[in-house]
Amino acid sequence: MLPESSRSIASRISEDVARFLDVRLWSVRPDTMVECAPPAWVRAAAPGATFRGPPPIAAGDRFHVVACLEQAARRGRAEAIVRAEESGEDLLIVALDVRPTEDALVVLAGPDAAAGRTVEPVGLDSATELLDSVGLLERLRALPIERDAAIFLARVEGLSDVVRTSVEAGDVVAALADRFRARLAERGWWARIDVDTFALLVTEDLDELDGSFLADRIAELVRQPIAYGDRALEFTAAIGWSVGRGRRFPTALLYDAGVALAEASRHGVGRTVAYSERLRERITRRSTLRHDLPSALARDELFLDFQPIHDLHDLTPIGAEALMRWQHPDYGLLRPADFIPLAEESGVIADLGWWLADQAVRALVALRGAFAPASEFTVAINVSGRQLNDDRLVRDLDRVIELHRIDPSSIVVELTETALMAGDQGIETLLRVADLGCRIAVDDFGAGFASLDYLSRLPVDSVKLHPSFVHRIDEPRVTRLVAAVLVLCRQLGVGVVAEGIESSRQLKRLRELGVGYGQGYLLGRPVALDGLIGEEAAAGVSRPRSGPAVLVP
Ligand code: G
Ligand code: G
Ligand code: MN
Repeated sequence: MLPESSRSIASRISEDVARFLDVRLWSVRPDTMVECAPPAWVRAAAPGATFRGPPPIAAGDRFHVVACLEQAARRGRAEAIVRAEESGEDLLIVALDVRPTEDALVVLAGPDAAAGRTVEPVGLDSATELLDSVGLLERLRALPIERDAAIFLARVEGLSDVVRTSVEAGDVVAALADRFRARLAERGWWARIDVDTFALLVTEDLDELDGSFLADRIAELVRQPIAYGDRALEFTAAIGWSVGRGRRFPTALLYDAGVALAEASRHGVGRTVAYSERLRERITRRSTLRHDLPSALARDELFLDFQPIHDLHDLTPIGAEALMRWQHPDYGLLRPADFIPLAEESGVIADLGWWLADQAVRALVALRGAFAPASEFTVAINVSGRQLNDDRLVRDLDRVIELHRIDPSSIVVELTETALMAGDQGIETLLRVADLGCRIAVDDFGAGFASLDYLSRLPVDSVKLHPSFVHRIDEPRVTRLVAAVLVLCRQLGVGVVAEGIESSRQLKRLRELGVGYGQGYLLGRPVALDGLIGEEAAAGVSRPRSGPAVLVP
């Protein structure tokens, strides 16, 4: 008597293959082709056991037949040779479907109908003889309800390119699969769930599972070179894993492992990442922000803070840096680090560009009114490397200069060294920015890859010394370094702005050294425009919706 759950599955799938079963009956009635074994028994038979050729099956040992079929299915050859009870004849039995249920393993099997006929087993990846994603999920569904499980996903970087471009790629994939099977088969079920993605389902000994250790071992297996023609291919894998209630939420477990895998891939070569609630929250937040960003402008949630830049000789403000802020309805006040990278990834940065330029110049006009007669007063905007890839920045700047009728040299375009390394296209764009008459400042100077190439190729107006040098200005080596930077910049006619000045001691040392300009909490925090010059003067520029920021020296 079949358990109820198995019976319903059996009736569902047996319809599909009724025709097949009708062709030749194995021993008695069609429904004896559907066999059940308690999973515990199957497991006892499966681990480590190898199945070579016709197994010595006692006639009528149904459980054993099922176990062999199940094992054969796992190895990709869903067949077993069985001696028929009545005739004593050896039959090739083909498993058409292997479906685990809650309390049993259902194998739907029948004798091969025609010699040489191959039957594609369901739930198996034909290239590797591992499970496919359907097979993997069915394994999960077969677990006892309270049983935990772990899924490790390994995405082999570069494998999909090989598979797509070469006919012999199957050998590479199979070699990887063999390696997993040979070295880590005892840990659980292996599957190939995508062109370049393998999965390991662990259901045993989870208490003792050391996830990062196992992930590292998988990564190590992937790294070993694979012979390919007369070459050896080397791969790396990004690995994500998740541990949880396998049976109750099988797809959720797989999904969580996928989330961890995506995070691992994001962070580049050879990373392993465990799924956690915190990771999920971070990713949810990132994805929410990414989707909200395009409409943030329309909903008036973005605004600029301004931080003054001072002449260190007489401490007069000579300009201000515009710093973007986002007042998000759910997440509150966000800093550029929270959303600028997303804006770059999604390309929204280009739309923010115009808004930023326009807002910054409006603010400049207001600031000049307030700080008259400082007609030299500048406004600095931060531009990311991505914005150098097309001519949109140049067009936006051109338009904003025209619109507000300002002197182009009052706009400073700040770029980090990393952005400047972007290549010839970036240099090209910046030369056009300079042609417009705008100034160029190198942000976070000294913190990036200290390539001075751009200093030789671009008309750089100033460099902004990274705060870490200012904070360590008392260290003799740092003092000498800053002195050397000053000499370098003087030679090139480039101004030096010290960033992150927080104490009067730092200010004093920088002035002694002859640093021309400075910015930092000591001289002025980033504040909303009306915090700098009063509400009326700031009319026409977007305000923060949470009220004015506090001006604290
Ligand atoms: O204000 P805060 O310290 O969080 O600024 C952090 C970084 O964000 C700074 O390095 C600054 O260059 C960058 N940033 C601020 N505003 C903008 C902007 O409008 N565009 C770009 N690309 N970066 C910005
Ligand atoms: O990288 P960039 O120079 O664009 O970053 C400027 C950011 O540095 C501003 O957004 C501001 O929040 C921060 N900042 C400005 N002055 C100080 C300071 O004195 N100390 C620290 N820790 N951060 C500062
Ligand atoms: Mn900056």
